[in-house]
Amino acid sequence: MNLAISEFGKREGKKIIAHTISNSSGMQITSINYGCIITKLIAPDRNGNLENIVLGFDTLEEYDRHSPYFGAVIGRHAGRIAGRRFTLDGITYRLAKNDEGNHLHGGLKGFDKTIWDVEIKEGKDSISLVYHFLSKDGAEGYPGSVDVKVIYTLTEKNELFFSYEAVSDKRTILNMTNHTYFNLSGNLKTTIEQHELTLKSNQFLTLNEALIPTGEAVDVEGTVFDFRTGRRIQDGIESAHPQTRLAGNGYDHPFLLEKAEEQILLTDHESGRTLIMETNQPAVVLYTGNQLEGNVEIRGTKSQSYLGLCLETQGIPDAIHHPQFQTTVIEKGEPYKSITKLTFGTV
Ligand code: G6D
Repeated sequence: MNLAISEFGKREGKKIIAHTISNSSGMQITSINYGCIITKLIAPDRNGNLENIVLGFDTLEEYDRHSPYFGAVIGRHAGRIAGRRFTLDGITYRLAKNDEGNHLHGGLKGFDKTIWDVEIKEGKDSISLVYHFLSKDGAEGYPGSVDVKVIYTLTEKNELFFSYEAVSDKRTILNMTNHTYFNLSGNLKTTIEQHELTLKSNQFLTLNEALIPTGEAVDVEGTVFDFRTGRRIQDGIESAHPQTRLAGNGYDHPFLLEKAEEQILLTDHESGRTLIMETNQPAVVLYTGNQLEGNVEIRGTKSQSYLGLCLETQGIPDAIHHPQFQTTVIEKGEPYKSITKLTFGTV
């Protein structure tokens, strides 16, 4: 294992630091302590070619101007909160408005736009980056002072762990995720339309016009939402299904995950790269980059829809308004622990 440290610009008068961890097979992750953003992820294809497999930039300015959460940690609450408000124990909290009349991905200054302290932990066959932040009571309108850790760990076995640990001094809601856009073709050679996804999920949540869960969980059987035996992303892009049309000709939906091993498998048959994800979270939001801007260059590649896809393992978006779903409420002093294991391989 190897670690390199460099400066990635300045923000609020502070140096933003990039850490690059690499292992002996050449796999490499670079992340910065602004938004815990994963700016680059290098993985081998079936022939051993080491290429970048995520959407990212090389300057903070590009993130400010063009990034729809590329690579960032999301919090306090991933997804949209309807009406940017919720009621907890009889008190109604009004959250920052940043998505029409709603609250999206933690608000105007969510975890993705936060400067985190960072420490390094070296294991026998792994290196971890431990990011830390204390989100104060009332931040973006949320109750409770929440002490948060985001831990990225890369191992010699091409495993990457996303772990989130938090504790609040008041009852509140919390739902963290990572918003990396994957493109396994390598260096953005193609879009993700031909990527094949397998999901151990029997139900997805339908969305309303504001892309907020309606509260309805629908069986995937017989629809382009059935990824149980593998499906090309293109199917949903080309589908006339009202829900894929609503999402902008693609997916932007939460899927309820079975408790199983290898719940998520993404494969690019052209390069042979695979990504397996396993999580303790009840859902994953599949977002296929339907709204990626066209007039941006991403490391020399012209951005376009479907240039990357997100697999945001998390709790249920807007669960606070849907008691039939697993809650995202955490109790005072109750430890919150989310962990997702990503294993990169080839076929
Ligand atoms: C769009 O609806 C989608 C979200 O799911 C995504 O996270 C965001 O773009 C970047 O708003």
